[in-house]
Amino acid sequence: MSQVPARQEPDVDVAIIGAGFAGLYMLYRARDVLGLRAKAYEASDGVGGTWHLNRYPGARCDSESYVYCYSFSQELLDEWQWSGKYPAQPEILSYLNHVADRFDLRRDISLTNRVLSARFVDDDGLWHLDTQLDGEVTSRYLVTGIGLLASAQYVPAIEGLDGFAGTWAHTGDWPTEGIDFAGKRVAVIGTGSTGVQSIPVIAEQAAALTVFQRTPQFTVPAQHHSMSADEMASIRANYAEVWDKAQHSAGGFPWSHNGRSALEDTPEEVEATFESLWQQGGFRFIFASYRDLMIDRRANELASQFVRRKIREQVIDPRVRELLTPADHPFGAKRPIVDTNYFATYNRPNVSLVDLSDTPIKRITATGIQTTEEHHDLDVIILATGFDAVTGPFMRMNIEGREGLALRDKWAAGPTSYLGLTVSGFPNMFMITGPGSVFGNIPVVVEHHVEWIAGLIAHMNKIGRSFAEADPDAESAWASAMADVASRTVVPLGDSWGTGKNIPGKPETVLFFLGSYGVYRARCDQVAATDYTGIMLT
Ligand code: NA7
Repeated sequence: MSQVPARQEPDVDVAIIGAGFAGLYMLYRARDVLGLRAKAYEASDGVGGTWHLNRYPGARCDSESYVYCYSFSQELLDEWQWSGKYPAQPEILSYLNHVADRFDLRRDISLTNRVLSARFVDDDGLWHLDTQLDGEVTSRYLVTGIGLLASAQYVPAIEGLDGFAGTWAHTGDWPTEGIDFAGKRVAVIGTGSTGVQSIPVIAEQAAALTVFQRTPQFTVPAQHHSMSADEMASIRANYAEVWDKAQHSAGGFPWSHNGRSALEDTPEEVEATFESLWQQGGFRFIFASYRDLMIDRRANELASQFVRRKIREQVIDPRVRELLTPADHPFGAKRPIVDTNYFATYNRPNVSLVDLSDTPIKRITATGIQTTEEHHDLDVIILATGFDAVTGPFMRMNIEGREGLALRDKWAAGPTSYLGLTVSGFPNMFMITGPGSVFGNIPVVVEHHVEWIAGLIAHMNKIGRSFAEADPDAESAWASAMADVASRTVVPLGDSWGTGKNIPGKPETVLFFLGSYGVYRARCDQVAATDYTGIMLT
């Protein structure tokens, strides 16, 4: 940058977009730890982000509750009691509302105040936000806490949807009054995590449920159970160790791989290892398992075969069983799903399955769904069709950096960033869980990002620098490192939101660093410890 603009007093020091896990903690950190004037702008009418919006039946987190929370406050850890292994949406929303109250955050959160655009103005060196309620607001720093998914629901362009005479909804934009399924003929389109969570619950309420599946999915069982006060107390007693392990782990969970290749063990040992992890449930099957399941195709095939067999064992009808068994992608190539009672649901007499790969949807009519084979009469259609992930929430706002550079244009062929935290051409814009950051247990990643960003701001104030921005060379090197790591995993072999392949026309790129959370974290911390190498401080 050639010129240093005159310093002007902005409306706030830090403007934060979003009041979910990321925005709430950023607000606390900026305001109560750094002593800055900070304000969070939230489009919804409540705090909670993803957990405010995703109110569909069966919505539950598939990170375990005791690590799906903040670690920064010992008092908060001491006082919060989770009711079960996996927290359901209402419980997480209560938790985040409790956090907002406990740390007196609400006075600096502006609800139903969508940020429509954010523009960096070279002349005054400030971000100018166009907000729905307050008009123009200026800030020195802009921090995005807009989540990976929730604000960018994907509604496929299926002909006739608007003419459907019954009720339809996307799971990520659920009506506040709920949907009464009793006595209704219901369709669910989509069998990602959301479909897999909602299908068993809707099946219990509806007269008839028809699932429209395009691609069968691998799942691992949740093995959910309730959590007693004693169990929570023993977790609390070990929290220091839990967080330490999570921070050095592959996925932000307090587990590590068993250190072995699946190819080194005998078939009996492999079977026993997988079975034990299966019984424990959830993401342990990946993160507390063999070290090479996601990187060696032969090791992966052992896991894929095991899970396929487990699926087949749960489904009675042979035709449905085969339709539900994934064959076109390896385990883990799509984002793994944690399920409760999903496959057994297809044994119910009121549930049927339509294979869209054989009989695609032609159109939605006033009374149902017309496939190439038949018409399905329906009262309710649920779209569990996912999200324009990671970049979608950014693309829905107009963000402009230096000299009018539009983020949309910069990312037209796919996003670039340095560590997923900063973007060259966008001074003082910091992203929490932005494109190019790491895939892992979100609250752990969020806390690290917030603390890293707060550390950078504190460093800038200490050494008297006004602007921080990714060095373009560092950004390119990070893109190469990400591509290199991704090419050594099975992830590019599946069409999923993590690669942009779920959205027609979206550039195909791996949106995360897939190395390991611990490696990523160490890299970010090393950057901070070496005066923010790769960040231009001016
Ligand atoms: P996902 O995982 O992206 O799943 C979306 C599902 O919708 C998936 O089964 C898709 O099939 C299906 N889909 C998408 N478009 C269509 C059309 N046009 N026709 C039929 N079926 C379609 O989204 P989720 O909401 O389930 O989960 C997202 C994340 O939220 C999840 O990973 C967790 O992190 C939380 P496909 O497999 O592409 O053939």
